[in-house]
Parts: sequence; structure tokens; C-alpha cells
Amino acid sequence: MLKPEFIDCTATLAATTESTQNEVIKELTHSLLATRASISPKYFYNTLGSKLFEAITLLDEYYPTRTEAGIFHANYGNMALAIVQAGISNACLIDLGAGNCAKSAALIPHLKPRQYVPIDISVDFLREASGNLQANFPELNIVGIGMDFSKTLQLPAAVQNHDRVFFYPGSSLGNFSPEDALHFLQQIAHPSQGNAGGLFLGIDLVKNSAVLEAAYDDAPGVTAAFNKNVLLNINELLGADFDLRQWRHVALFNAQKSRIEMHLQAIANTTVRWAENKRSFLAGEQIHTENSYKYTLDSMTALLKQAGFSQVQHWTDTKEWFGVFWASKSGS
Ligand code: AVI
Repeated sequence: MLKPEFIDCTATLAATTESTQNEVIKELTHSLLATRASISPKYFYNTLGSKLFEAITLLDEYYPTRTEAGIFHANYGNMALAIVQAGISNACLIDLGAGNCAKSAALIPHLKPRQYVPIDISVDFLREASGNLQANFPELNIVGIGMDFSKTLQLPAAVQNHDRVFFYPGSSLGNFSPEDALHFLQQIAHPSQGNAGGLFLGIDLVKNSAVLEAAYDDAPGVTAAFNKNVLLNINELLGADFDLRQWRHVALFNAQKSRIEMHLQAIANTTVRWAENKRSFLAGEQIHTENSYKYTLDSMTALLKQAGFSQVQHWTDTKEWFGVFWASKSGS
């Protein structure tokens, strides 16, 4: 059995922990003191937040995870064929935000990649997951990478530089603004990622706003807890004194911008203090915590082409609630 290689690109970050902490404090202070207060969604994912997100994916109301899984299940053969048609024979499967590698574990027997590169910012979690995966695929060359790929997609030399097949499921691209999404896709389509290659992308689609809003405001209140937990994380990071009982969860579909917006709304007038700062909120005032953009099959096809992919195809479910795209740089 081969041993997975592991490259930790977050190690340099750890060496600068103090300056990183200062950056975080500066960024959060700035966004909380802005006229329209906001908190970046990256602060959702502390330990409790990651567990709450896992719980969200199991909710009846949160259809994206199971709908995407159904599309994959029905189309593994078509996905393998798409790769062959793009002229890719020795694929290097690059799993962006691999987590526990479960989605790829199901894909690997069909795509038969030569190399598998799971990337995630949670280094310890990924290290364990790649070890487990190696046990299931003893002959597969696995190179795990600990990295925040939202900042840069420059991959270490150990990653094969041809036939790169990126895998970005879960509609995570929807949490980027359309401009940032384009920039991110351009990096994947860029010739520096190799001449041939492509991307499998899972993205949530525009639909009836009641269905969308229920997915982000479920009856058991799991998404509300996920949203409010960001305040606990901020209390820890800034030494702030947010009182969670003063805030309520709001999720609505902004049709004009084609996005679900999540906010935290002050129930009564309240003042929050941290370090030498304070911010007063009037009853009803909101902190914007997340955008989740929804695309149409046409708008995502256009975005992928604009990013530099020459061939784009997709698979969807019978209700057309979710899309899985294959975008390639060459081939038929
Ligand atoms: C991670 N991301 C794709 C989720 C979404 O649907 O935008 C995050 C989420 N926020 C609330 N529920 C799920």
C-alpha cells in the first residue's frame, strides 16, 4: 500500500499567528463599525459551526446536499465519459475543500484518477481523511494539501501539472460574489494549471423563493443556531460581549441580486463592546453575515465560458434545483 504524501501550506501561517490575529481583529472591527455592519461568513466555521453546518446538510429543508448527491449518483458514467472526451487519460483529481473526502471516495472508482489531491484548510482533519482513503485505494497516489485555496490556487510541484481535473462540489462557489467567483474560475481555467483539464462544479440553482428561504430558515432552527453561533465566535476572537438573546436570524431571497442573504437582526436596542470599541444597534438593525448566490443553467454556463473554459455541459435533477457542470479547456 502507498503512503499518502502531505504538504501543509498553512504552516507559514502558523509562524505568523500574532500578525494573523491582528489582521482578524482589524478586519472584524472594521466590518462591525461600518454603517452597514457585516461579518464575513468564514467566521461561521469554528468547531461548533462546522458541526452545525454538517447538521444543516441533513435537514429536510436543505435540499442542495442530497440533490447534488443524486445527480452524481445518476451520472458517474457520464462524468467519466466527459473526461475521456476532453482527451484526459491520466487525471489528477484536485478536490477543493475535500473535508472527509467522502464525495471523492464515491467518484474515484469511476474516474480512476492517476493522482488524487485533496485540499482543505482543516489540516489535521484532512490528514486523517487522506490516510483513511489510502486504505480504500492502496495503489492511488495521494497528495494531501493543507491550504486556504480561496486566496491562491498555486499548487506545489508534487501536484501533476497536466490533466488536472478540479472538483468543487457543494455550491461553495455560491458564497463568492459573482466578481470573486469569476476570478476564482479564471484561476482554474488558467494555462498555469496545465493545457488540458477541467472542472466539475456543483452549484445551487434559482427556484421558487419559498423553497430557497425554507432551506436557510428551517423549522428546527438549525440554520438560526448556525447564524447566531458566529457571534459566539466573534466574542471569542475579539473579546466582545454579544448577547445572543438580543439577536434573531433572518434569511431572505433577494431576487434582484439572485442571492439568499442571511442577517442577524437586533431584537431591541443593544450595545456591543470589545477592546476600546463599542457599537450600538437600534432595534431592527441588521448585521449581514452571508450571501449564497443562486445561478441559472444559462448564467453559470456563461460565467464558466467567460472564465476561459471552451466546453461546458451540465447534468441536473428532474426539478432542475441543482446543477453539476463539467467545464473543460479542450476536447470535443
Ligand atoms: C457552504 N455553503 C455552500 C452553504 C450555502 O448553502 O450557501 C452555507 C450555508 N449557509 C446556511 N446554510 C448553508
